[in-house]
Amino acid sequence: MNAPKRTTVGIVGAGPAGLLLARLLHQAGVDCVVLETRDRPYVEQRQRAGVLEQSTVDVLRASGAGERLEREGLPHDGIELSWSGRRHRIDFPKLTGGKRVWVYAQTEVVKDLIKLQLADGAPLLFQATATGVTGADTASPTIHYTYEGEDRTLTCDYVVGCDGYHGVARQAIPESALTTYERVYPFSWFGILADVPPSSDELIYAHSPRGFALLSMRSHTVSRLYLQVPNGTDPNAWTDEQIWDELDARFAVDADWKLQRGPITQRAVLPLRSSVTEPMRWGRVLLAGDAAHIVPPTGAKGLNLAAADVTVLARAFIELHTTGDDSALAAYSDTCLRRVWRAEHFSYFMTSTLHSDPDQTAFDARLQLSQLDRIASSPHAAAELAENYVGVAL
Ligand code: FAS
Ligand code: PHB
Repeated sequence: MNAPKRTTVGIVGAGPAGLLLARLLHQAGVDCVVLETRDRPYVEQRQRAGVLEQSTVDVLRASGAGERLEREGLPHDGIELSWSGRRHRIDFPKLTGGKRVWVYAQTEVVKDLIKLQLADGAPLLFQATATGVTGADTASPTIHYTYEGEDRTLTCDYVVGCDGYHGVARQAIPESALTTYERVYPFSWFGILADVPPSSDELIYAHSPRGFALLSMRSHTVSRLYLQVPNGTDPNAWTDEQIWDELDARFAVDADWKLQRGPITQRAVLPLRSSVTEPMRWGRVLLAGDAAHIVPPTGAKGLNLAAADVTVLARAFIELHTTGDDSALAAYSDTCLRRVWRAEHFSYFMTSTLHSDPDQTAFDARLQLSQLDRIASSPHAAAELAENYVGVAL
């Protein structure tokens, strides 16, 4: 593909944030280019999120990427919490006035958006690595990148860093202008994909003295499960049988229920972190998605926050493009950070309530059980969890 030298909005990163932003801008006639350091198969196979809020589904539909989601996505009306041998279901529609979530993997969202963009979209360059962004405080910030073995530049009106936690766009903003708020957790998630039908129709979030476990799914025939492990755990140090035995122990329930086993086809360990970088804009460089904020996946917020950021940002660019009014663009960071901090708190709440921190005391563990009992006994406490899980309208 020929390498453009000039565009209105230069986007670094073809994850959900960059791809959805490019789609929304292209639909509105705003010129943009997406630069992605990895190749297409890598980006499409990278196992990550699995739960979409209704607002994320709605914007994907509006972007033209909803057709397969409608066909293959699984609408979910609840989740189950599991602890001390009991289960309690959180009924989303009953507690939130009819809202639900969808199970549709981030890999599929990315595939759908890439297919759309390559067929009829803005330039999307794979294996194009941004090495830096200069001129953030000028009218024409420039992305420096390598592509097909050559050093190149892309001069833009605006640059949007959709390049994740380790991206380069954030570095274009002076350290003195940024504040990063961070919490690193003393545990990680060991995630597996298994060729076995999910043992539950809905997700199960399990608290256990041995550590947290989550039962999720990718389809009616593929399960996605996670278990809390110490940081630095080697995913290849466990046999399949050891993984299933540990999951069995953590999902143990005083009822006739059995976790079905099957061949594990993928395994990875991911560290957990909460992080917010403020502001999400400096000059003509803006940050969206994981480039600006990270949440522990316990609240299923990461992908949904990225979609929410770029929905706000696309509207702001379209307003500037059609009316010349840049007020929405000026308000972008503040508009997004309210939702970001709400999601950060909820993700922290779910993580600290359900995980066994290696340094926690017996007192802390009893507080967790008290919180879970409260959610099971109070529709108000349950509604607070349900509203946050399906997505708070701010
Ligand atoms: P992404 O990280 O998805 O995309 C950034 C893109 O930028 C990548 O494709 C990267 O290759 C590219 N890039 C980086 N540097 C570049 C450069 N210099 N030049 C060009 N391109 C560059 N969320 C959940 O809700 N549930 C989960 O279970 C879950 N699991 C996760 C597991 C892992 C290992 C990680 C890292 C995240 C997980 N998340 C999960 C969160 C995840 O879903 C993110 O929230 C989501 O990917 C955010 O999307 P983006 O902001 O687009 O960032
Ligand atoms: C997933 O299916 O990958 C998933 C679901 C819910 C979470 C985290 C991950 O909270």
